[in-house]
Amino acid sequence: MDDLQTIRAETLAAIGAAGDLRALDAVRVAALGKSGRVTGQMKTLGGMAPDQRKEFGALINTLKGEIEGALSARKVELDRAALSARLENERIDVSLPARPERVGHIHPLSQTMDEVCAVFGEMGFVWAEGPDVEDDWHNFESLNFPPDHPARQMQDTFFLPPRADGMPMVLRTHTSPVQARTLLDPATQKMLKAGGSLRVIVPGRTYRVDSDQTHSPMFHQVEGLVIDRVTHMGHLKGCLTDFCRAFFEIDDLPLRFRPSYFPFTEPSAEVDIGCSWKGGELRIGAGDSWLEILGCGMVHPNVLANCGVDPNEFQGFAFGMGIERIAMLKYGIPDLRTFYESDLRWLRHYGFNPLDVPSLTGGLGR
Ligand code: 2NL
Repeated sequence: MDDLQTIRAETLAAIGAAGDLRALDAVRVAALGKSGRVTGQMKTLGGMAPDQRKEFGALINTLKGEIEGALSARKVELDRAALSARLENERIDVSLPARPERVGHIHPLSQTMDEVCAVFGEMGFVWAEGPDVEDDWHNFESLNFPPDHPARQMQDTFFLPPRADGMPMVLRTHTSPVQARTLLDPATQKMLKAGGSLRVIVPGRTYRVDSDQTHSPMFHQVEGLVIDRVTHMGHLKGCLTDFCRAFFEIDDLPLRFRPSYFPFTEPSAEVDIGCSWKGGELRIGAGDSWLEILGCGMVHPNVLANCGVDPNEFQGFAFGMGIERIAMLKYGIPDLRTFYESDLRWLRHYGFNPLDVPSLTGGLGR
């Protein structure tokens, strides 16, 4: 009995005196390890009479619990002290400037998509995204593409194995299926019926079987959609004129709306901006040449009906543009393929400061 008292006093004192985790562990081993003092006492139980064994066993267990408790309490103390010491010693000055060569750059495609979304954001558009792997219905059928449309052929679209229900699957060829999904959303339809306007902007990756100097099998688009009871072609012209002038940061940028055709709009138009070629160099904003910038039109009634929106009640416009193209024009990037080469020298040259977030008040780019 006396011996237990001694073990208790000495072990608890040693625990209190342990200055670090290693010393503490040595105390634990000396008491509770295979040849520890408490373990040694346990081994004497075998030679005792049952009554004595029961009584002494209980005392040892109590002692063991007490030591374990003291060990973990001390461990918490030592951990806390170690953390304080680290906090004291490992200081960093967060006000020091980052080394310039360590600052990453925003890719021009990301920057351009952010800029486009910032302009439309100021006009009250909200942002939406959807899956890159789409079903044929959302990518084509809902958007009024006839079954024999050339875009639905193998040589234009990446087809994937069909879904379990037999639905053909594709890599989306435009971001339009996201607008179809937005129109189909019961929350959108409720909002429209309550008299609201849908204004949605959809940036994202798109895919087509096409690869040469000016085409990449993966590219980026931003599309937009406005639907309510009153929006007409005049709003389309005003909205896209304001967009082009804000995006290219030219207040009197000349625009031309040219009749065109898309399956999902009627009437359809393409938008050109004024430019000039002097000495082989492109200047946007003035001159006697035109550059195609985007496609647009009034949403075809079939598309609205396919997406559960009554075309006798609702109408609006949609548009789409290729991000690579407008990024090349705005930032003077001559070669499409360099966008995807992940060349850090190129990114340092054409990339953007991550802290320079696009906004209309601050100027959109650099
Ligand atoms: C272009 C032309 C366009 C649309 C995209 C659209 C989407 C829905 C309904 C109607 Cl859900 N239209 N999108 C409309 C006209 C043109 O894109 O040249 N894109 C690169």
